[in-house]
Amino acid sequence: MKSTQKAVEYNFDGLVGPTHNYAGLAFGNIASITNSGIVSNPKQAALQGLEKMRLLMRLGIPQAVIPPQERPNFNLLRQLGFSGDNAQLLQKAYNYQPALLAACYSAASMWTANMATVSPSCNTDDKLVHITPANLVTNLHRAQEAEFNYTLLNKIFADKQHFKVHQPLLAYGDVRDEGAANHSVICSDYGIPGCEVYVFDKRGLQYDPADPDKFPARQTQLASSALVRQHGLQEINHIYLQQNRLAVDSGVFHNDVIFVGNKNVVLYHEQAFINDKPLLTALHHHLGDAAHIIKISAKQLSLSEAVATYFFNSQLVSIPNSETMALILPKECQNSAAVQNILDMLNSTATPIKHVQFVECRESMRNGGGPACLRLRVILTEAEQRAMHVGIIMNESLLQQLITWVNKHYRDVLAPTDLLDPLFSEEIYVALDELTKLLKLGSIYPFQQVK
Ligand code: SUG
Repeated sequence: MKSTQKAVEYNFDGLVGPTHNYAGLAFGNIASITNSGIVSNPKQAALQGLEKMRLLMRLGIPQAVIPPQERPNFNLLRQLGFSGDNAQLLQKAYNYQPALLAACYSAASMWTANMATVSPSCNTDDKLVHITPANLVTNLHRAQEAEFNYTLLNKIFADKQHFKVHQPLLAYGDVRDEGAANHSVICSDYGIPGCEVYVFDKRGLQYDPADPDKFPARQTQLASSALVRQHGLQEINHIYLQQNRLAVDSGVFHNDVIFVGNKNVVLYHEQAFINDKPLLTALHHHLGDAAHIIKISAKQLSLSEAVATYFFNSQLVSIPNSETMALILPKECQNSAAVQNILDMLNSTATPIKHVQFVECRESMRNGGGPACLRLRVILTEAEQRAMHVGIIMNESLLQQLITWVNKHYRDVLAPTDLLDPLFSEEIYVALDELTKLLKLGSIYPFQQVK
């Protein structure tokens, strides 16, 4: 058994892929539906993501980068019974339904908050970091991420003395899992055992009036509890919370659209959960008077404005060597008087949140992905940091190389019909091949296996 060691929290940001587009694929995600069919700018999207990583890195926050997945996913089309050469596959998918073509091009893996659920080693029975890639079964364009995420996470966290990477949960609708977007870690400090918060929006296998009824549920309690069991969490180290149907049906398709927590601070909306008592009990039990519970009322910020601004989809991060935290908000929040009032309130309240920064991530926001969606949080001890794949750890030099790489390979404009161009995939393969070298990942993509 390993003893308690000093730990830090890494943000693993998804690098936006060259096929970033707006296809209206995520019913229940209002931005995705509203912006369906508009022209995207993959280059700007990727550069905005890299600027966010730069900001975090310069604040001293440990930062890593997750490469995009191989798209278009020709294999998905073959699995669906389509055949022919690449050009024919694309045309046939389009003829079947343009949305299917867009799905096989989806760059949604950028939202790494949905990549996996990660339990820090201090909380688990065997003192390994437990990682379960999300199955993302609710939507086809996301479900195709699970297999590669499993491969990639095994590559990054290969050392079995420190990490246990599980298979994604069964790909059944009753076991829907969307990863860390529905998970949060409460603790007095990274590396100190605490309480993991597992949030779901569908409790049972049968119909329940508490289920969302306008929009689909994305996380079941069966999935959340399976994660708790396989990660080896004791009773004291986890709680479950059920999302309020009203929130989900207002466009809160993941809990990170209505809740953010870090160490001893939680910031959430009063209509986020059916019952927040387990959260309050856990906070008091683990943190006592040190807990900061910031509960925003519907009067301060309506559910619809919370969804429109993505205020709660901010990153709440600890500034190293200080007791303070920074709230990294999407720029869209600057246009909201209600958010400004909340920030003024925070400023005059004794909480660790002492810094506020706005970031531009409009290309991602238009698909319903704010700052918090773009990152997976991983708490790691010093030994665990040394044991993971270090080629993806961000530094000034890698950042510069990635910016140059994006500028060289990405398109400024991508319209829905551009997806029919078979030469686009060749362009992408050249780019991704170069990327695996920059990140020292070896030949991880399926196209690199076919020689
Ligand atoms: O799954 N959007 C993503 C956004 C994910 C946000 N992640 C978190 N909240 N953690 C989704 O709904 C839109 C794709 C499109 O319509 O083209 C999309 O998949």
